[in-house]
Amino acid sequence: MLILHGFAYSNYYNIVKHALLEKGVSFSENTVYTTDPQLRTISPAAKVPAITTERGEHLSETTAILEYLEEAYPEHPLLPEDPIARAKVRQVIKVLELYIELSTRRLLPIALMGGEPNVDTITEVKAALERGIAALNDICKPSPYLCGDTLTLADIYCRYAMAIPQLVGPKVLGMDIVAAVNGLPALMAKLAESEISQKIDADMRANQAEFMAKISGR
Ligand SMILES: N[C@@H](CCC(=O)N[C@@H](CS)C(=O)NCC(=O)O)C(=O)O
Repeated sequence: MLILHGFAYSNYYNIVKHALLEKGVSFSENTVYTTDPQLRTISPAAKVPAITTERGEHLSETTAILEYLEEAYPEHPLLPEDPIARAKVRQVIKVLELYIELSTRRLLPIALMGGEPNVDTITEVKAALERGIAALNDICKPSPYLCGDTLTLADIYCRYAMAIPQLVGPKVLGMDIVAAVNGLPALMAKLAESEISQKIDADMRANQAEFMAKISGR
């Protein structure tokens, strides 16, 4: 059986977990934190998540894992059939990753543990966000999903990529980043209703205390 390595408080872990549940792929979970030396043997950059495939190969990097799952388990596709429609889903994911998630992640330590943010960092993060929000508003017209009437990897990626802006935005930047993207508040509310989202959110809450203890070295 496929193994998903990581921890339930990780937004990237939850992207892969949501895709696995949506696709109906059987998997088990191996809780491992980024401080655990074991992780390096499964995930070369020591990042969460990673998977071990049914054939025993290890794979990390969320988008690489998602692509693998689409190819290895085609039964319940989360990418459209049409090549340009598939590319648009990937384009949305890339925008979310580069300009929204990774930029706000720079301020995550401040949002979680407090302290004064560096002014230059704030300026850079805001510039990246402006770019990402403008791009999403150009590419996506949620109806109701980001790329049309069917749930795709873009929606799953978005739900969890937005976890960091939702934390950092109000606490550090005084911004509601979700509200800045047309139609996104309604889509986020719709996505939150699914049984899969609710299971993932419950598992995430249950992992919060252990995760906080790990990052504060307790
Ligand atoms: N590029 C990676 C990023 C994953 C990532 O940053 N995961 C976090 C947990 S949410 C992590 O492993 N952080 C540990 C670190 O940066 O050292 C991916 O797409 O999977």
